[in-house]
Amino acid sequence: MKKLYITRTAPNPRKALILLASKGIDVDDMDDVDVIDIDFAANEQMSEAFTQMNPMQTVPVLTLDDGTVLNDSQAVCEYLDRVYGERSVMGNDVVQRAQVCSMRRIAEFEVMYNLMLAFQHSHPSKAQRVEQVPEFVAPSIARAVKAMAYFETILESREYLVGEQLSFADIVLYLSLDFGKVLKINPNEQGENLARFYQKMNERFSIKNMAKAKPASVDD
Ligand SMILES: N[C@@H](CCC(=O)N[C@@H](CS)C(=O)NCC(=O)O)C(=O)O
Repeated sequence: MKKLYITRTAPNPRKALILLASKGIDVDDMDDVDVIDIDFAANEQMSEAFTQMNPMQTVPVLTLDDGTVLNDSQAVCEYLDRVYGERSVMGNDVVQRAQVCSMRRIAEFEVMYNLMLAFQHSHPSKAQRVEQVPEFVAPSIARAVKAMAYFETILESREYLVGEQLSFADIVLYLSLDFGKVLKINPNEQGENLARFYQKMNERFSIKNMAKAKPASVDD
């Protein structure tokens, strides 16, 4: 049995959950995947058993039947995309795949990563994980907000970032905007195109609209 270790409120594991949901797959209904919820409040990602499996102490992690450990969200999502569902969300042809890759990386590195830096350098729960430098917070948020303007332009008279269908780039942009809320960056105030995009994605993929957590332990 494959095992997918996730925290349902955190952006990187949510990529996997939303990718599956966009293909009509409920992660809790998969015959060959056990879902294991990792509780950040209890620091389960730091436990000995989890650290042995993923020394980076992060989620998501997907373990395969042969013991292969995929410990990065992009790797997990590439795997899930190819193995499950009909249509790839990574793009329908060579050019689209490259475009999805480009949009996804800009959303990830410019928006999500900068917001995560701001969070890690300001939130008390992350003091154990990083040496916090409060001066990083404001410039990181400013950089993320500046990149949002780029996507506001891209989404002018378009529903999705690439082509006519939802892609993984949309999922990453949505999660980046959604994560901004913890830093009081309102996704509905970054331009009307982004607000429309956010609301539409949020109706489908908000935490409250996704499947409920199942209690489980890292050791099973
Ligand atoms: N490069 C990794 C980063 C994963 C990551 O940072 N995950 C966060 C949740 S969004 C995490 O597990 N944090 C653990 C912690 O803060 O202790 C990936 O994309 O999988």
